[in-house]
Amino acid sequence: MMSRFKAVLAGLAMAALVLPGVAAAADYKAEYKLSTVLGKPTPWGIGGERWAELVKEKTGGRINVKMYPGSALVNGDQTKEFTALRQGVIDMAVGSTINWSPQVKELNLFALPFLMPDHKAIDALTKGPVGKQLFDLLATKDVVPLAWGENGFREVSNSKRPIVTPADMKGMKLRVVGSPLFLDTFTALGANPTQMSWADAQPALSTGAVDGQENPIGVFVGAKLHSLEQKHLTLWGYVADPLIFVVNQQVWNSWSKEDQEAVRAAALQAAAEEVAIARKGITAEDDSLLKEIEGNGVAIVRLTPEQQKSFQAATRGVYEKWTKTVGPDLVKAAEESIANRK
Ligand code: X2X
Repeated sequence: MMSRFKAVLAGLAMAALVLPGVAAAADYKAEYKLSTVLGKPTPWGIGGERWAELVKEKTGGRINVKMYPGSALVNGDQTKEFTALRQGVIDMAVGSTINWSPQVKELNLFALPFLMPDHKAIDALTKGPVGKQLFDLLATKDVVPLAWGENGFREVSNSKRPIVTPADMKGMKLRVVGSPLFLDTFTALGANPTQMSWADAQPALSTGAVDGQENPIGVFVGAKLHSLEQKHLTLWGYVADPLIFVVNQQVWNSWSKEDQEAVRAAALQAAAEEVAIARKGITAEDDSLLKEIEGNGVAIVRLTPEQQKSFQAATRGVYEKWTKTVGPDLVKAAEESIANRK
């Protein structure tokens, strides 16, 4: 009698120990959908896949993430990504601040022309009080932001001629991302900007429906833009877009504390690796990627600080107009962080 009673007790104790884990695992989805705009071999795509891989490793396979590049989860319409994420249509994302800025106006900060002069300036924002403020804000919008990655400085390319002064852009048909600030910037420069998704941009470049575009060097190389008539590339560093690693809030809440911390650690590691990749080969010390582009027959214009100033002057009004939308206090905090960067 006694031993049976003990055995039942022991069984109950075992069940109590084991069941919460079992229940949690049973609640987990078989697959979590991770959205990105770009896939491999761009740094963005590498970063997304690395996050998925590290999540699997660090959760012992409990969380299985599959990356869907090409904004496939929103039928290619990248400016709908943030809404889909909030609604739970997308579980996770490595998203660009540009694509989310139609819904989160403060994220337009990074698209203010000539706000960030160099990589240290980007770090001063993302690793400082501004980055924290933006994460706190995102946390009120049904997502859990975990880490900052990087798409990078957006350099302008075209099929027509070298761009050295704003006058060279006059009437040029340029594809821009679907965020209104970009229309303002390129209109101010005298170009003829047209908004379209990245999915539509590539055929438009190939057929000559548009003359040019702007994207980071890693995208230029990864998407082989030299083969889409892009024979001129100007390094003007006018804007850089960070990437944000996020999880939908409900999905996050469905995970155990241990798994949440594993996903966070995976995001931080994947993001740090991704930023390093995004910056590789495009600096004064190592310009191997620029050499590769030139090797493909593309003429690169490197603006002098003096030449850069004329583009800055032409877009100053856009900076001021959009400061009101972003929030003057946030812009001021960003300018201070950049001025004090190490
Ligand atoms: O569409 C673009 O230009 C891209 C790929 O850079 C973004 O998603 C912001």
